[in-house]
This record gives sequence, structure tokens and C-alpha cells, in this order.
Amino acid sequence: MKVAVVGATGLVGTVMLKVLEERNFPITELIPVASERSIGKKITFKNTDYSIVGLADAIASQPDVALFSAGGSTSLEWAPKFAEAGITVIDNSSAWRMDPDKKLVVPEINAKSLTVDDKIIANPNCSTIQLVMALSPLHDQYKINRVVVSTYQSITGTGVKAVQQLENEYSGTKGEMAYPYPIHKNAIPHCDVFQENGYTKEEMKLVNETQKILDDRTIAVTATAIRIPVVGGHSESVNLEFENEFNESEIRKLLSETGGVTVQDNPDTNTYPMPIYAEGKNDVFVGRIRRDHSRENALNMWIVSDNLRKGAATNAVQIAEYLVEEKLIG
Ligand code: 2RA
Repeated sequence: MKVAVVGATGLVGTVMLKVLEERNFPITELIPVASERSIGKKITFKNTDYSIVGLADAIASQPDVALFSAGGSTSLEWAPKFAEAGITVIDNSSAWRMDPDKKLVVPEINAKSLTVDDKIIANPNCSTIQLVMALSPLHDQYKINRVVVSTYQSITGTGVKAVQQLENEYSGTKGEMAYPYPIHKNAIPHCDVFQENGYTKEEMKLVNETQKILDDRTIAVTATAIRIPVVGGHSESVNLEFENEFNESEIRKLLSETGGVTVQDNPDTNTYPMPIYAEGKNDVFVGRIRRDHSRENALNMWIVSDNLRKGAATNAVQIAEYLVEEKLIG
């Protein structure tokens, strides 16, 4: 399998390469792609050095699949060109997610909808992926009517500049600011840009992508997305209202039996998910599961996951693995 990684030197692209290697994805040739300034630089993958190439050269190399994490404008311009050349694109930007003709895929939930005709496949937003991984089995069993989610997001979601700003603030070094405010000792209620309706794009991604992936526009979703000085992963406080009755042990059992989800939930032993321990792992961790006694059929829980892994790179690689298994590529 010839695989292109577009954005190979970025935070997510670097993790994509790590995950491809860890999961022993059947690669015969890697085509690392990055911006003009990186062309010709070498990267090592599975003990082999590869030269970084530009987008046009990547198409000419005719990879079977291209994992994109290079921003929305690059995806909008180049994903169609790769697709026209017969290359299947799995895109981690927001460019194609809400396109009615493109599939928005979390393999454990809706990979089965993929066909050989899907040449541009959208990888959902990191905070959405971990949310729907926990919601999907519960929605199937109890029908979710409403979701209220507050996220506590790692600064790695903003990018290298924000990680550097936090490190500078720790060390008292002056440097470029990704945010107009300090990140250290702070919580910034602002992920991505504000929209006319007073919500940020990040918050509306949680609303719109959740409904699309669960294929149910009747689910009411409202979100507040907060950036905090953490690097290991995103955390989410979630309140759910179900159509039907449930019991908490059934909920825990259902989640425990869901592939890709790990329940960490025992107040007696102070057991609950935390980003510092989720970092570097591919699962979605769920805890603090407890009935919301203020509403009928309502539940609270806490969801944590490494946003660079299941929230981005691992989910994209798992889509590629599905395509290989089903002989939709290669
Ligand atoms: C964020 N969800 O965390 C986005 C990913 N870039 O900012």
C-alpha cells in the first residue's frame, strides 16, 4: 500500500506516522508531503528515510490513500485533485465534514456506510469523536434527546504555537502568542472563531457533527468549548437526557463492552479519566457516570481522550484500515 501523509511535519501528521507504524499498517511506500519550505527534508519511517515532497509530486506518485492534516484551504484545493487521480483521501480538516455528499466517519459507529465511490472521507473534529464514541451505544439503546457538553481542551488542538506559548509562560520566556491572553493559570472560553450566533466554530462542530455521525437531527446539542493549559488530551463534561429509562450499571456495562471505550469509574478509589493518563493512548475514557437527579432519564459523565490520537490520527488510520479490510483501496 502506497500511503501519502499530507501535513507530515505537523502535530497531527507526526502522530499519524507514529500510529501507522505502531499499528503496522501495510505500507510498501510512504509519501510524506509538507509545505514548500520542507520539501527535500528527510523523515524516518520504519527505519527508512523518505524525502518530503510537494502536493503535485505526491499525486504523481499515485498513492492508494492520502491522509490529510494540512488545514482546510489545502484540503479544499487539493483533496479533489487527489480524488480525481483515483486516490482516496481521508481528511482531518473541517473542509468536507458537513458536505452532504461526503461521509463523516468514526469507524466504530458508521464505517459500514463507506463504499468504493467515497474518494474524499472526512475525519470528524477531535472533540466530536470522543463525544460520539460514548454517545453512540447509549443512543442506540435509550435514544438521546438532548446533549449538554462543556469541553476542557488541550492546547495541542490549537497547534505548535500555543504549545510554545505555554512553555514560554512556564519558563518566563517572551515569545509569539497564539492567544491574546496567557494560557498558563488560565481557562479561555474560546476555541476557534466566534460566529454570528455567539457560539464558536468548535462549539458548532460539536452540534452539527454529532447529529451527522449519529444520523439523527432530532438530537438537541448545546456546547461550550474551553481551552485549558493541558497537553495530554481533551476532557468533556456531558449531560444527557434520554427518551427512555436506564439504569447506571447497564450504562456502565454498555460502555465497557464498546470497542475503543474504556470505563474508569470508581469514586471509592478516586478512579476517573484524566488527560495526563490518557495521553499517548488510543481509547476514549469514560467516568464520573451518575444519574442527573434534577431531570427524568438524565445522566452525567466525564469523557477524556488524546485529541491527537483517537481525536485525529488514530481515527484517520482506522478509517484507512477499514478501507483495506473491505478492499475499498489497494
Ligand atoms: C481544537 N478541535 O482543539 C480543534 C482541533 N484543531 O482546537
